[in-house]
Amino acid sequence: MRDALENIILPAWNRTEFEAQLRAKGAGYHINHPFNVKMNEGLLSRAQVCGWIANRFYYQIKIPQKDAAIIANCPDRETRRKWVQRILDHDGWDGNAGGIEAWARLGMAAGIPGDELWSLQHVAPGVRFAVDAYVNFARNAPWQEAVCSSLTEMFAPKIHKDRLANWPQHYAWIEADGLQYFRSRISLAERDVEHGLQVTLEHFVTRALQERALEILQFKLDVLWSMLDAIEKAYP
Ligand code: AHQ
Repeated sequence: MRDALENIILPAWNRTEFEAQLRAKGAGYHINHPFNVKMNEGLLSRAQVCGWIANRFYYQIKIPQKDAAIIANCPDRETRRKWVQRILDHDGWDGNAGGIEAWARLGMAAGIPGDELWSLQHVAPGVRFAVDAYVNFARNAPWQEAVCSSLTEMFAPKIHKDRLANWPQHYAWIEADGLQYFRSRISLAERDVEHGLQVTLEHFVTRALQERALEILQFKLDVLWSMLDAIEKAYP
């Protein structure tokens, strides 16, 4: 019976349904992680917020290397021309300090000196492991699969808007200009997702490939979720 079922070729979802299947994975997004729920409710201690900032810094500084790995694997000039903007968004360029600097500003706003943040001394093993798994996936997977893995950002605007809405009230000890990173990411995430989704919908065109895309997205959701697991354990 099982063999017979495996031999049935299921039809591919149309683009609308495939996108709906991708978006349905949002239920597993780290916005629903207990640590993030406590963050939004103002229940985190200063140590927990600072621990989160210092650990997420490792994710932020690795994103450009992840995106450079995708570019290195991608033979398509049009895709590279768009994707390179993501590296600049984080590393900055003359005239724009970039997202990594903005995250360091968030650290300073929370009382974490730049050299302490950059020392990575606070990065928990589980965070380093999860982030490195993401970078290595991008290095070794077909570039379209690495593009698909970035689609957790479909759910990112809400999580940034939550922080902008809740932190001034719950974490008033953090200087307001530290929140600029979250403000900047809302439009950048929306722009990134538009391109990432186009690549994904165009590449994953059989049902088997579409199921693979859902597996890839689940892998990246697990990267983000396990980062919060490690941070939650390191800062009880
Ligand atoms: O600040 C974030 C960011 O720059 C990125 C890049 C993107 C990717 O390429 O995987 N994902 C991502 C995310 C950022 N912030 C996270 C957050 O919770 O603040 C969300 C995360 C994502 O949803 O993948």
